[in-house]
Amino acid sequence: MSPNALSSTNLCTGVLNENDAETIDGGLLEERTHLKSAEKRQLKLVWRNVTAFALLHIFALYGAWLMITSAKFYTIFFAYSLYVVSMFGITAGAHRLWAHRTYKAKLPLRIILMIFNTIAFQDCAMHWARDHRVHHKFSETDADPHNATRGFFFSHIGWLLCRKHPDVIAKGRQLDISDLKADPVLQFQRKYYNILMPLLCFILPTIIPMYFWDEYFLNSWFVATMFRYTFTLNMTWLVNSAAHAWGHRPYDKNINPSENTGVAIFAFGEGWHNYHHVFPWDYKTAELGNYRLNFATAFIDFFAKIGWAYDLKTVSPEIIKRRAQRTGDGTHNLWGWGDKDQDQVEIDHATIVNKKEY
Ligand code: ST9
Ligand code: ZN
Ligand code: ZN
Repeated sequence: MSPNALSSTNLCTGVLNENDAETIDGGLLEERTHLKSAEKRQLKLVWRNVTAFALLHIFALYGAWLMITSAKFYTIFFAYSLYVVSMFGITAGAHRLWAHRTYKAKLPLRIILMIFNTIAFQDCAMHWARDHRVHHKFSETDADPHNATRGFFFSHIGWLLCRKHPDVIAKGRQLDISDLKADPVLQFQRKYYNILMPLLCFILPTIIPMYFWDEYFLNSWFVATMFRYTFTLNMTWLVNSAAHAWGHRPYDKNINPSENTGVAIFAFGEGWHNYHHVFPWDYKTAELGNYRLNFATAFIDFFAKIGWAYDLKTVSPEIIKRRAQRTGDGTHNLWGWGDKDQDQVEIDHATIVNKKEY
């Protein structure tokens, strides 16, 4: 059974891969998305997580203070580097490789991505990819783990503070994840996660600055570990919250995921979320967006050059155009002020402040 096996049920609201699509331009035949808010339900809080995330954010704030007042430059640079590799572990690894199979990777690259992914500590990639497949296939229903119709807070962090809706588990169990289970690198990560994760996300990032450049323990722990980890988490969560709320919808105006440049910058190219929900099998997760706004694409292209990444899938301009014309909100390809397709009425009525007098 392939991950698209549920495409015939009328509950699914999104496609997972190219075979899932029922229309020539990558959509479902009938409109199955519904933007209405989720029905209210009693959330069962998990107090262990509430406490842990509250403490984490308090520690991260103290870390931010230490970063500007007392940490060494090397420690800040080290924290930034860990953020970068964590993001590659999530974007190029858990997301584009494992959840969506947008490209294939040889063993050495899979091992690198697994290590980077473990530094990010967003739970093992097998479970991350499983939840993410459910997110796409049943987007913005109760089966979506971070159902954005429950509000910004829920889709950002709230979903990690309470028990999952039974639909998440029920629908998730029906999805095929045999490819994930068969990957020995993911098996290894899952089996040793309780050793690897604390070591790579917390212990080594704290010890390395102390050992190599004599950083104080407090700076090391609060800046390189607590602040870096919390910042990385929040940047990832913004894809679920902000990029499911704000931005244009050039490819499908009937869904909430949107093109959010701010998120794309911090999430290494994962903010082009309207495109991504319409064409989730594209390794670039975007139509436009250069390497500056899509580091993860640059990362995959680099490994494609040396042969470790291959079978990179992308959508043809013709199909994209067709879909944008059929279901988009009319903002397709508008890169900014002065674009040749910009609406004249929009230009005429734009407010320009501090206008230069000639
Ligand atoms: C974290 C994850 O932060 C962040 C993910 C973000 C996703 C972003 C997506 C955006 C995409 C874009 C790319 C990213 C770009 C990044 C750029 C960045 C700059 N199907 O889970 P349990 C089973 S993690 C099938 O305990 P509860 C499960 O196997 C942070 N089955 O549910 C288990 O069965 P068994 C660190 C499923 O009890 C049973 O159900 N981690 C599914 O409701 C119970 O599972 C944490 O803080 C499924 N989908 O608890 C931990 N799901 O027993 C957070 C579950 O047989 N998590 N099952 O094995 C938890 O504590 C808990 O999961 C819970 C729910 C409290 C939230
Ligand atoms: Zn999404
Ligand atoms: Zn995705």
